[in-house]
Amino acid sequence: MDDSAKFDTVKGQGGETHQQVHHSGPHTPEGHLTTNQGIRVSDNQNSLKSGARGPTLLEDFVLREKIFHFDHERIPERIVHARGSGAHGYFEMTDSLADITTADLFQRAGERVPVFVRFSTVAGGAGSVDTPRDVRGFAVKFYTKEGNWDLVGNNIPVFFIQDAMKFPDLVHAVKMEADRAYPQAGSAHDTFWDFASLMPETTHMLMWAMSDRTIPRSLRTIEGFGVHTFRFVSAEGKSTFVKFHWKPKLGLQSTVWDEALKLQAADNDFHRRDLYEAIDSGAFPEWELGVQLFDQALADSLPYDVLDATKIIPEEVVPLRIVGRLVLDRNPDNFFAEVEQVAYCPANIVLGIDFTNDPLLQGRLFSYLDTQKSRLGTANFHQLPINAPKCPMRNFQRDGQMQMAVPKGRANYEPNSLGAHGEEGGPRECPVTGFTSFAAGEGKDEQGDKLRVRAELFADHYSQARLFWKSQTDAERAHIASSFVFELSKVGLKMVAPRMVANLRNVDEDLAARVASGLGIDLPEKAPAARAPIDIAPSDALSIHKNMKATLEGRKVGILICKDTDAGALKTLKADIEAAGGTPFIVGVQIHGIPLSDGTKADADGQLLGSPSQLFDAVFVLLSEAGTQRHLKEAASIEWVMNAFGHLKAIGHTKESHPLLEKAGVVHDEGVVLADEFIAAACKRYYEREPSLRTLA
Ligand code: HDD
Repeated sequence: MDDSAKFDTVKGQGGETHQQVHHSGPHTPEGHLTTNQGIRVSDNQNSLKSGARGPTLLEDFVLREKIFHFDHERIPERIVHARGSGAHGYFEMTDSLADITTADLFQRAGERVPVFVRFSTVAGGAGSVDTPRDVRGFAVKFYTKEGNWDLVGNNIPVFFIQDAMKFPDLVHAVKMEADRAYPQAGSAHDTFWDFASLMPETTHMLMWAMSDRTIPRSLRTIEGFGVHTFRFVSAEGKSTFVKFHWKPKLGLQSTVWDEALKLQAADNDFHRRDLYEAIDSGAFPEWELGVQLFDQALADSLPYDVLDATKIIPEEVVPLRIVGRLVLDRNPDNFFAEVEQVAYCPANIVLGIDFTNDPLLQGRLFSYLDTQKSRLGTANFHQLPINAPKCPMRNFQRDGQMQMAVPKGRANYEPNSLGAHGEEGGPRECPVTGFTSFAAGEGKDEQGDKLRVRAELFADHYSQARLFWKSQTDAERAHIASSFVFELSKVGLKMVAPRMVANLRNVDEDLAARVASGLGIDLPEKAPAARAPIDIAPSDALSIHKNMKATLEGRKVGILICKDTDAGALKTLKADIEAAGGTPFIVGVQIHGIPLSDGTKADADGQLLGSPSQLFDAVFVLLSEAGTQRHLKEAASIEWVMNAFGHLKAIGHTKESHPLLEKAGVVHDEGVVLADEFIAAACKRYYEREPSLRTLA
């Protein structure tokens, strides 16, 4: 019997009708539906009425409870990072840091710590699309044996602002505009660029935001960064500065802008689905954890401030030490209970890790705890299974809304002498193993008078933006300049674009000229710089293109087939893609029973209209001669091929499919190949194709 429920209408004794349902589910007492009070429910289809056509009765507690609970299902979404996807997994230490930190999770190579990770976009609401141009959140909760540590980072190593005081302004400016409530999930609008152009400290992050980092192909192909400088503290009490980096095993990969735009139409849940399906199929996403370790003397020698979240330390200056790996191997059982209710707090740290005086970090230490009370409605949110530590937790905090714990005894204060009277006196502090804060900042100006100021080097807003620009390939530079043009072209306030370009002249004259020319405006005068920018040697780590992997692993290949597609060729192609670690996805005009050349039938994985080529990393046009003739009259097929070409993907094809490629405007290059060369070609994108396809700034 299948699982579906079948409805019947039956006559009651008085001639009235009842909608009845026949279930195939279990009929054991454990399988019975109950109310929240445990009362067994006899009828889940009909409310209680006085007469078949009479009024529904207020006494129907089954109906009232069901509707009451439904009415309160939603909770406030996150003020930022509302749209997100999460997964369970583990962190495995591979290289012990025992000499540098006492943090328990960094002691023993080979040991695993459970984690829950949530990825997110920043600006859009919980129901917004996955692929706008936006920063991605990368938040990791480590359930260590000595308490929870939350590393709440992004896929960009710097931030827009330097001081938490400006965070509400930044977020108000980037989210949908206050009066009109649009645009949703995007920065290409007046208020964001008005704010950004007035705040030169945003310039470095803007360079990253306008790069393809903000239009990733997959959450599995992004880096993650802790952003701030943190401290490790050793058993001897020695402090070492640390910056955290996540490096994806699959390498970096982004989409191109036109593809990201089209993905918004093709699949709102593109990244969520990709993450879920990868984990579900056993292709577990993986990252390496790298740390940059340095001391105060090195910090003092740098021409930028390590307490400034708008600055990086290039890997060439402080190399990464890879110390562990993060593997996501389990999808959530319930999205709301886990992904929606997970409450990250940068203030959650463990012994052996400590904060620095970064003024952005310091503000975050307040904000996250505070926001969780507003979202989850109670100070007891830490008791939710997804938030609770997996190590012992006991103290004298009591009561509050939704208290789940049932503490025993009289001792809810300390000191107490109740233990002495044969009662349980409760836990006690431990000066030896308890958390102690690192005594004080040793750096210049880290203590002194109360002042509302910023440190001297924070005033350098352009040097690292320039470093970023210089570290990019030509193709990446064209994308960055073009993104500035795209976004500023959406801005109606006339003073904003010239003001932004005036700032960019401090980054690079060529960039500024290209953006001005793309916008069709005169080059404005250079904005005065609060501190003259300096030149820093380029860093390969900042480029996506220098950190991509030529691989089919974790990638999806769309195969367009037709009625008499060559069955043998289809079989071989699928096997070759799978052998290379990729996923074949068959696309057809109809989805079921497509007759192949040898008389067998194939099912497609997706129908052509719902499976445009932007969903795939590479495509293969596996059409027969007759099939090609039919597809020449199919607009969706022509677009399928045209967009694959425009999105710089490899296109495999049969000789017979050639007329379709011609009609789609495909020009033969290294990425347009027959079957024998396809697997090698499909492992990469063809950025060199782009200048012949679209106008780039
Ligand atoms: Fe934040 C959420 C990352 C600065 C205040 N932030 C949030 C999330 C991430 C980040 C990944 C989503 C967590 C999740 O998945 O639930 N935020 C960052 C990074 C920052 C940063 C990398 C700079 C380095 N944030 C920042 C500042 C403030 C906040 C300066 C406030 C002073 N952030 C919040 C918040 C959120 C949040 C309002 C919204 C929902 C939540 O915390 O749980 O408290």
